[in-house]
Amino acid sequence: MTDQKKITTTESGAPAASDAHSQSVGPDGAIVLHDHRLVEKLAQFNREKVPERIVHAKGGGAFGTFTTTGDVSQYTRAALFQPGVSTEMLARFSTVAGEQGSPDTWRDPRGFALKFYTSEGNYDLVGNNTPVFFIRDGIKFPDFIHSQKRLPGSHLRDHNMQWDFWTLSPESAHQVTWLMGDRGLPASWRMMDGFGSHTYQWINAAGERFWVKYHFKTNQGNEILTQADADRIAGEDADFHIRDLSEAIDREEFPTWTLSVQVMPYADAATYRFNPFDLTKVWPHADYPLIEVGTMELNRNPENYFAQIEQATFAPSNFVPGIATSPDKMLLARIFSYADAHRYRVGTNHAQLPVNLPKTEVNSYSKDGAARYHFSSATTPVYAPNSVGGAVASPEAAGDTGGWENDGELTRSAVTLHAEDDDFGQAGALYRDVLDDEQRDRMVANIVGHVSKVTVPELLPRIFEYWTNVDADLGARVAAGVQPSAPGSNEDPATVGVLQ
Ligand code: HDE
Repeated sequence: MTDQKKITTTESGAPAASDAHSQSVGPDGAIVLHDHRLVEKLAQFNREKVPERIVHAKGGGAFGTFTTTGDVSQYTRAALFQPGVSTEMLARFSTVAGEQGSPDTWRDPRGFALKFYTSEGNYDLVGNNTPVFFIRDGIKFPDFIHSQKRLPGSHLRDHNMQWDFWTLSPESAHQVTWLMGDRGLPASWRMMDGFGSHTYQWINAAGERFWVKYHFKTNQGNEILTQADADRIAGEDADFHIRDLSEAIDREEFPTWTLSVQVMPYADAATYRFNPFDLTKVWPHADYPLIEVGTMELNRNPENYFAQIEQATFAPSNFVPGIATSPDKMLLARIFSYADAHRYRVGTNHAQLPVNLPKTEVNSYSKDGAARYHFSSATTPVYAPNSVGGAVASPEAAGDTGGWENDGELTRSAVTLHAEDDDFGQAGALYRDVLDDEQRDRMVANIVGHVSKVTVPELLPRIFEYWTNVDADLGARVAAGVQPSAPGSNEDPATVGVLQ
């Protein structure tokens, strides 16, 4: 490496005369408009931001590898899930409601977005650290997010809005129970599980279809923050989780997760006791046990946060052969929304950016558009069909792109309830059967703390009823914690066991 110093240049590569002095008439005179260097620096500076993600704006991530160590080839033909195959990947973790710059340690689900650069194109699995979600129809998503963010007048976040929406949307109970428990405050992105959340379809080489749910179990152990610790850290270090992941990888402490799937035979879906496509429900593991698939390891920090994380575009629409969508209305809505968000937020050719570029050759017949970077040769046709050797679609290569029987009048209605479907049952099972006493105590304290910021008294009876529908004991403890004399709170708050 010569010891010649690098020379500052303009954006067009010409040597820059100064980074310290604007060009002026005499040393003390007016600056001149044709000082292109000054103008260019200020104009470029004004354009350094792209719109932040409307949700999941605050996040961080790293590159790594996924290696298939199990054998699930009987269920899927997807190349990345064949035994022994290793695939480069990118992961991005995030909070949901906070804007860029908000604390990593706010109570929230965590985004768990994965991009696999497979030999058959990019496969994006965009999940959360919880296996369910607040709603089961995407048409409610903008309203839900509005209720979790800021009041239109004061621009302040508002617990009244949050509880008004949640108590009027009982399908939210399972996810809110997860949210108010320990999973709402992971100690580190390395120490939390990830889920695909939705039911997806896998198709094997023989064209047989299966329904699957993804589970990424952290191998670092689940560790959590108490609300008090999270609040303290939020004030000390807004980037606590970004820093934790980055420094762990710098120390070569590469975090790993074990991917397992639950597999449901295609025909089971019709009669399963829960609607298997309802995103507010889990499939109890006793019904469909976990089958190990492989290991995800994050082992390389981004070189440039903006280029590789801010501009990374993850889309549930990015499937590869052997993996497809399911009738889950939320997943179907997301298949439109993410690619739409990317075109708006990063640009129509976002998929050409290095971080989003597949390892496979792209022959899509699309052309031009802002910031077009990659292009085909001059002799490559820009239309199909053509008789000049252009790419042709291949049903064989694409294989069965997934599907299911579907009939009936067009309608706007709730999904069909299966035998054990309701809005509170699985939330109650989580509270009673999965959590231990300490976790229940923390959950009660978290809910009481959150509800104590509600200032509209008429909301409280609905909130107490919401939690009583989840579990009578939980409802009574919440009521006693929030309003010791509240109806239904038949215990002295001192005995409620609410952690201070
Ligand atoms: Fe998202 N979501 N979402 N979401 N979501 C976005 O896409 C949306 C949902 C999730 O690190 C946006 O690129 C709709 C469920 C993650 O870049 C947007 C619905 C789950 C990320 C969007 C949902 C998620 C997003 C915003 C209801 C977990 C960050 C910017 C049908 C299973 C990905 C963007 C990253 C981001 C739409 C619900 C997880 C607006 C319409 C359910 C992890 O397109």
